[in-house]
Amino acid sequence: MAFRSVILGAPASGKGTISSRIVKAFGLEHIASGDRLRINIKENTPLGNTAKSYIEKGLLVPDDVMVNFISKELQQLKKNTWLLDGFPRTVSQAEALWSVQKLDVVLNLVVPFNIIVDRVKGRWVHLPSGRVYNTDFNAPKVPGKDDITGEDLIQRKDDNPEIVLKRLEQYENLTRPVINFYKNKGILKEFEGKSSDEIWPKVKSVLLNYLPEQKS
Ligand code: G5P
Ligand code: MG
Repeated sequence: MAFRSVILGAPASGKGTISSRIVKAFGLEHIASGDRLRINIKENTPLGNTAKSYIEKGLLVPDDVMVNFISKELQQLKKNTWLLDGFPRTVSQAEALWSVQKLDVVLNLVVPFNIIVDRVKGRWVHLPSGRVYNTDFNAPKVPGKDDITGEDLIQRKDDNPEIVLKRLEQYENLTRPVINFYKNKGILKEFEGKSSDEIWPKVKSVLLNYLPEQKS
């Protein structure tokens, strides 16, 4: 079976949170561009060194760099069922992806901006897995430690309030037009809500039209 999808949404709208529920329920491969870039930065790879200066300023990494990177990641996948999170982020990236791979569905999370800005303050992430926590929402069982591995959690450098505003501005100017790109293709599904718990059941019921639920 093949199923190709993308999850869109502003910074901190809950893409990572909803993606992990999708992976658990449906067993898709999840490729989060931001998580993969952060691992490259930590490992000091050439890609990481290029991406770092953009990410820390809240700017998007150039399209050619991202398109090359994600194309390679897609080629390495063993499954034909996947979910891209954080890519595409510009119309040019969306066009590049569409030219090599048509998608089945694009999920767009719509969360009010004032809620988003509050959320990033409490975010902690487990870098190797991309698991994400929040001191107000889903706190780790032991503060500062990943629930599964017990390894340290980190706070993202680009989660400081000034950089978050820059990221939201980049989203408005460069990423919002991607929503229309997919609306015009007729594959966009929008989910509005103030919390991930409110949004998740709606996402799940749409995905059940395409995929069988995994028994765990
Ligand atoms: P990222 O890593 O893709 P963003 O900005 O798109 O970064 P981000 O910040 O990762 O998105 P998210 O995944 O949408 O947010 O949200 P999340 O992590 O699940 O949730 C945010 C917080 O809220 C968490 O702490 C979570 O626990 C909490 N939370 C979730 N739901 C709720 C709720 O219901 N209630 C409450 N109270 N809390 C909740 O990209 C980073 C950078 O990489 C570069 C760019 O520089 C980008 O800025 N980059 C790219 N550049 C160019 N092109 C691309 N394609 C790029 N991809 C990445
Ligand atoms: Mg994320």
